[in-house]
Amino acid sequence: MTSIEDPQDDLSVTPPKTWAVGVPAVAHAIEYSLSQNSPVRTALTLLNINQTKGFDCPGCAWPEPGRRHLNEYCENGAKHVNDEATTRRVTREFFAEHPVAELDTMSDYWLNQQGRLTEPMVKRPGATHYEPIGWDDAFGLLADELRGLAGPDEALFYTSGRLNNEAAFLLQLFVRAFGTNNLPDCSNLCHESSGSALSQTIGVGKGSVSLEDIYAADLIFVVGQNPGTNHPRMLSALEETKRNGGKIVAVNPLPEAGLIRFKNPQKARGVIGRGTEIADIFLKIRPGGDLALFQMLNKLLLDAEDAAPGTVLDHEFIAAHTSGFDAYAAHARTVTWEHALTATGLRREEIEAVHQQVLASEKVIVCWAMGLTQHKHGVPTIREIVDFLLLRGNLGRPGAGVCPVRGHSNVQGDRTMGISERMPQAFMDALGREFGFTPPTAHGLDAVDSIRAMRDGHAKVFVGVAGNFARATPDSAVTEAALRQCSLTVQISTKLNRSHTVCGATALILPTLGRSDRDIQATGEQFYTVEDSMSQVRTSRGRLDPASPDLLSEIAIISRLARATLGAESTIPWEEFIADYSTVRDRISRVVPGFENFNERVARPGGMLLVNPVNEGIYRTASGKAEFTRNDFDMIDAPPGYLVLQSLRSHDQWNTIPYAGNDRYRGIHHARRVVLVNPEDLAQRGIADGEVVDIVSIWHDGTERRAPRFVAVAYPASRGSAAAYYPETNVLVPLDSVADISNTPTSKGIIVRLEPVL
Ligand SMILES: Nc1nc2c(c(=O)[nH]1)N[C@H]1C(S)=C(S)[C@@H](COP(=O)(O)OP(=O)(O)OC[C@H]3O[C@@H](n4cnc5c(=O)[nH]c(N)nc54)[C@H](O)[C@@H]3O)O[C@H]1N2
Ligand SMILES: Nc1nc2c(c(=O)[nH]1)N[C@H]1C(S)=C(S)[C@@H](COP(=O)(O)OP(=O)(O)OC[C@H]3O[C@@H](n4cnc5c(=O)[nH]c(N)nc54)[C@H](O)[C@@H]3O)O[C@H]1N2
Ligand SMILES: [Mo]
Repeated sequence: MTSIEDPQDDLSVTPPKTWAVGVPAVAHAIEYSLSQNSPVRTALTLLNINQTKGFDCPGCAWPEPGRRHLNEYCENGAKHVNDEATTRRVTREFFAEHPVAELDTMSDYWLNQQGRLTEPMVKRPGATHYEPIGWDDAFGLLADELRGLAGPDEALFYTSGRLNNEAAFLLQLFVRAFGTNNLPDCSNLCHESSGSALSQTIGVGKGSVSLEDIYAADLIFVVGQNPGTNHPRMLSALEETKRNGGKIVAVNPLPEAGLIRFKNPQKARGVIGRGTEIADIFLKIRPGGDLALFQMLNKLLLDAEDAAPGTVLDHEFIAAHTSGFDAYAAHARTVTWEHALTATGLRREEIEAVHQQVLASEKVIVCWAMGLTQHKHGVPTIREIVDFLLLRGNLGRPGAGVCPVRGHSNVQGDRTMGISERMPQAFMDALGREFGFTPPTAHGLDAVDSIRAMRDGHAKVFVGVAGNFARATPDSAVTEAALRQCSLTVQISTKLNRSHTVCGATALILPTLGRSDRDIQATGEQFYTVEDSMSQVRTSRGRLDPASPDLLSEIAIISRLARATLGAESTIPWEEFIADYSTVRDRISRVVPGFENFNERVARPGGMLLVNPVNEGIYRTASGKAEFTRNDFDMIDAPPGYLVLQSLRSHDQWNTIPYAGNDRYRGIHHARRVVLVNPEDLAQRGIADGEVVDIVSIWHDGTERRAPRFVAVAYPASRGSAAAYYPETNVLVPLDSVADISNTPTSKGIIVRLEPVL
C-alpha cells in the first residue's frame, strides 16, 4: 500500500465473523506491536496502558473499570499505543530525500508507517522540500504570521481529542487571549449532534450513565455503533449486563461481529467456549431509519398507556422533571406504521418485539455513536431517544440514562476545558476574570465553516493540533484546495499524515511527545489528565523514553507559541505552566465548574468523577426541566437506483490512519477500496460480486463527486445501504451536506450510485 489509490489485486473476502474479540484478537495486537517495536518495548508499553500509575490508552474513550486487570486494554488499544511507541523515525534526511510533491502522492498508511517525527521542520514559500528549523525560529515565524493578519479571526486552531486537558485548557486560553473563538475540533465531525440534542433537552451535552449503570440495566440499546472494533472494552461491560439478566437490542444496517457474540480474552471461558451472545434482538435497519424507529416505539408506549392508563408511563417523573409532555404526546400519536416501516425497512413484528422488551424493563439505557450523529437528522433522532427515555423516567436513576459513546480518548475532556467555537458565557466570564482579559464574544468557526473560510480567503493561518484535518473532513478536493490557499499551515503532531503534505505557502511541522513518552520539565516528571466518556477524570503519565530529544510537550509548544505571539505584555505566566503542570490545574480549578481542588482530587486512586447534574435532578435547560421535543418524521430518500452509502472504520485503522488493509470481522483482507452492498441490491443493478465500480455521489446543486475503482462485495447489509471505508470516501461527501443544527458532515448518509468500470 504505497500510492493513494491502493490496488485491490490482493483482496480476499471471507464470510463475516459472528463473534468478536478472542485469542486471535490479542495475537494480532502483539503481532502489530512487534512489527513496530522490540519485544522488550512491546512488553513495557502493554504493561503500562490504563494502569493507575501508567498512561491513559490513546484509543477510545470507553472508561476503565474500577478494578483493573493487568491487561486492561484491548487489541486495538495495544495497536494504537505501539503505533505511537514505534522505533521508526522520520528524520531531516527523510525530508531531504522526499519532496513534498512526492509525499503528497503517498497513502495514509505509508505516511504513518514512516515513524515518529523528530524535530521541527519548515517548508518555505516556493520550496520543494521541508527543511529543519529551530524551535525559537519556528515560534517566531508563526507568531509573526499571526500578528500580521488583518485580524485574529483569520486564524483557525483545530484540535482532536488526543489532546490532554491541561494542553487543551492552555490552547483555548491562548486562542482567546489572541482574540478569536475559532476553535474547530474533531467533535464537530463526531458527536456534535449528541451535544446539540442533549444540551437542549437535558441541559448538558454529556452522557448520564456510569459503568455500574451499564451492569445494572435491564435493557440496553446499542444503536449506530460498532463496539467490537471501536470500543472493544464495552463488550466486557455488556457481557456483565447479560450475566446480570439484562437484555440487549442492537440497531445497525450491518450485522457487526461484536454485536452478535463476544469472547472475552481475559476470561478462560472466552478463550475456550462459544462466548457470550450479545444482542437478544438485532434490528437490521435502513440507514437513517432510527428516528422513525424511536418515534414508533414512543407511539407504542403512548398507545399502551391509553389501553391501560397509569401502568406504562412514569407520570410522577414526567410531572416533576419534564416540560412539554402534552404537546409532545399529541404530536407523537400522529406517527404511522406506514412511515415507520418504510423508513426503517423493518417488519412490524420486529418493532413490536422490541416494544414488549421495553415494557418488561424498568431500567433502560440507550448507547449510540456515529451511526446516529453523522446523519442529516442526527439531532432530532437523539432528541427522540431522549423522549423515549423520559416517557418511562429512564433518566437520573441507577441503571438508566443516555450514553453517547465518545471516540477519541479525551474528546469529552477537551470540550470541558473550553475547546469549542461557542462556549457558554459563564465559562468565558470565569476565564476572563482569572486571567484579566476580555475573551472575544463573537462565536468562532466550526470545522465545516473553517473550510469555507479558507476556501473563500477569510482565513489564512491554519494550526492543527493532534489530528489530521485534511483527511478527517468532507469533500477532500475542496478541503485540500482550501488548505493550500492558506499563507501558513502548521501541524503539531506525533506522526506524519496527509495534513503535513497539503501545505499552505509556508508550512510548519512541530513534533510533540505522545502519551506514552516520559515528560520531564524544570520541576521534575509531569503527568496530565484526561476525561473519559463517563466523566471520570484521571491522570496519565508517559513511561517510555521520548521518541527524540528534540521533542517538546504540547503544553510547552502551546505556551511558547503564546509567549511569542502575545509578547512580554501578556501577564499570563506561560513559563510557569511549562515548568509545572500542576499550576495549570490550579487555574482550571478556578475556571471550570466541577474542578474545585483539582490537583488534590485527581491524585486519588481512580481520579475524580464529574457529577452529571441530571443525576441530581438538575436540568440546566430553558425550563429548568428535561424537555420533550417534537421531531418531524424524516428519512433519507435516495432516488431509484441509488444507495445510501456510509463511510466507516475498518478493524485495522485508527480514524484517518489505516494500520493494515484488513477488516477481519467483516471478512475483508488486504484491501480497503471495497464497497459492501446487499447481494439483492447488487443483482438489481446488474453488478457482480467482485466487480470493480466507481462510486459516484450526487448533491442538490447538480454536482457529482467520484471515488474511482472500488470492488463491490456482496454483504449482508440492509437493503438500500452501502458501506465503504473512511477517509478514502470523504471525497464523496459534499461540504454542504451537514446535519441540521450540529453542522456535522453527513458521513453516514451519502447518496450514491455504483458505476461499473469498463
Ligand atoms: N479501532 C478503532 N477504534 C476507534 C476509532 C477507530 O478509528 N478505530 N475511532 C474512534 C472514534 S473518534 C469514534 S467517533 C468512534 C466511532 O465508533 P463507531 O460509531 O462505532 O464507528 P463507525 O465505524 O463510524 O461505525 C458506525 C456504526 O454505525 C452503523 N450505522 C451507520 N449508519 C447507521 C444508521 O443509519 N443507523 C444505525 N442504527 N446504525 C448505523 C455502522 O454500520 C457502524 O456499525 O470509535 C473510536 N474508536
Ligand atoms: N467520512 C468520514 N469522515 C470522518 C468520520 C467518519 O466516520 N467518516 N469520522 C469523524 C470522526 S468521528 C473523527 S473523531 C475525526 C477524526 O479526525 P482527527 O482526530 O483529526 O484524525 P486522527 O486520524 O485521529 O489524527 C491522527 C493524527 O493525530 C496525530 N497524533 C496522534 N497522537 C497524538 C498526540 O498525542 N499528540 C499530537 N499532537 N498529535 C497526535 C498524529 O500525527 C496522527 O497522524 O474524523 C471524522 N471524519
Ligand atoms: Mo470521533
